[in-house]
Amino acid sequence: MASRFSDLVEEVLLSARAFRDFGEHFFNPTVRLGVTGLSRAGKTVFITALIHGLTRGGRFPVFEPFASGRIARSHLEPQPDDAVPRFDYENHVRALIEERRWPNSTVDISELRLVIDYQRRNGADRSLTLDVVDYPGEWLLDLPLLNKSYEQWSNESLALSRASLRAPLAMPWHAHLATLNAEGREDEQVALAAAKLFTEYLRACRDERFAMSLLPPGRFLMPGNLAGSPALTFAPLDLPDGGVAAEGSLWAMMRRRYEAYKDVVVRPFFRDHFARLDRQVVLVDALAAFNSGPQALHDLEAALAGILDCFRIGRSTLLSALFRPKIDRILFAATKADHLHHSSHDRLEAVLRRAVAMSVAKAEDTGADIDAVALAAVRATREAMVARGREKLPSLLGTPASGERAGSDTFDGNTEVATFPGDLPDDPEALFKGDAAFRGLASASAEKSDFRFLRFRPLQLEHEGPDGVVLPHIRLDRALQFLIGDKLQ
Ligand SMILES: Nc1nc2c(ncn2[C@@H]2O[C@H](COP(=O)(O)OP(=O)(O)OP(=O)(O)O)[C@@H](O)[C@H]2O)c(=O)[nH]1
Ligand SMILES: [Mg+2]
Repeated sequence: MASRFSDLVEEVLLSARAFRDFGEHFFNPTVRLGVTGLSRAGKTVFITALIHGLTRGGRFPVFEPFASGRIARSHLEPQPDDAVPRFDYENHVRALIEERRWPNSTVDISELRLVIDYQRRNGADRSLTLDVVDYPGEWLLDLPLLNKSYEQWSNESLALSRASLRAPLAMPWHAHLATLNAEGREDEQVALAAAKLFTEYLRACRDERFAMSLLPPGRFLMPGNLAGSPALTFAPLDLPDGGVAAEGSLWAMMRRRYEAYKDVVVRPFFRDHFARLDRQVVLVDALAAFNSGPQALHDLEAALAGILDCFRIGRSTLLSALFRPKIDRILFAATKADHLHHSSHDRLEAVLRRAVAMSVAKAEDTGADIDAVALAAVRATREAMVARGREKLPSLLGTPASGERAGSDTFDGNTEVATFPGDLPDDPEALFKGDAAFRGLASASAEKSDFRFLRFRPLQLEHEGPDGVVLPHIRLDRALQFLIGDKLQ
């Protein structure tokens, strides 16, 4: 790829910042931990639980420095980046513990700095600064656009939208597309209509019934302050083979705006955030894909491959080896494991491993250690054996959120119920055997689907000891051990 002027500028900016970061790091070891995942994957809850556990004495037996008592204390400090919103930790904790509700959805990047005072294994006292950065996975999935021309992206998006489950959702947009001539004159109204219909198609794919993951450009679904700007007013076109984008044509206009999107959205994200991360956790709502059906699971698999590609692209796009992204550990975490009985936690982990396996096999050059875990950052259920007829079945007790439904019942948000969530198969491969592997909402009614996970409210927690409540979790400590355990030796 020919290096463009903007790439060179990028390189200089990155270099300057890398030196600054290095200087800081020298006196004060810092780990920048990126926490990402598609919307509703569980990023906010994960970070809140992690900070709460570290600062307020969580139960983390598998997080060795913590369990062995080498961590003396952890406290919050002002973050280093003045232009990034602070992660609203205190409000999220209040929501979870006092109001027993999940934190509100967050659409922007945010960050929080935690300082951990610990004792090295050799007895010396040290501090580790942990900068936790919460950013939407949709932004990450945009990175491959950096290496794609408008024509490539347009063809790929169109091919994807013609796949079986997506095609019905894309009908209104396809109908409009069929009336367009890419080589005809540029026209603002046409671009606006195309972008609107294309965005509606992307939004429909994200619906709970379909739960698709692979939907770039990410900012179309979360435009923020760019809503309505030309950089977000473009769409794929059905391009003629061997044609050219003549000046003044609709094609040229779309291509220009696609490039603008890369300039104002993708490159700044890469430079200001992604390139500075040391460690990365990618949260995955696999249960939403099980709810929906096999196609959503395949789509998730493709999105995970796309995410791993981003780490690879990060390494290959920048010119100098010195300043390229330095992420050396990536953890894929299936969230909300508390919706399954503990006998299925290992199986959920196996499904996630299977979903990333193909991409990992190709990914030796990400230069990172990769692991997978099934966890619940804040567990909202308890387990019990509940009699059903003569049998006793392993069940989950929890309070379904107000408005959740099961059969003809609608829950009021205050009643605890026992549910039998169903088990995941022993062999994860069974779930990946084509479009009929299991039934989900995309093809069957809620009663007929194989998995149906209710949303539960956070549990009522009792105060324990001087630090107040302890948030219950599943395997959050394993995640911590992998992500920062080695930095606290
Ligand atoms: N039972 C259970 N539900 C969870 C857990 N973590 C997240 N959830 C559910 O998932 C929803 C989304 O969690 P968030 O942490 O807000 O997800 P997010 O990735 O920050 O979402 P956006 O901010 O919208 O991108 C919550 O409202 C809960 O319903 C968990 O550990 N257990
Ligand atoms: Mg959030």
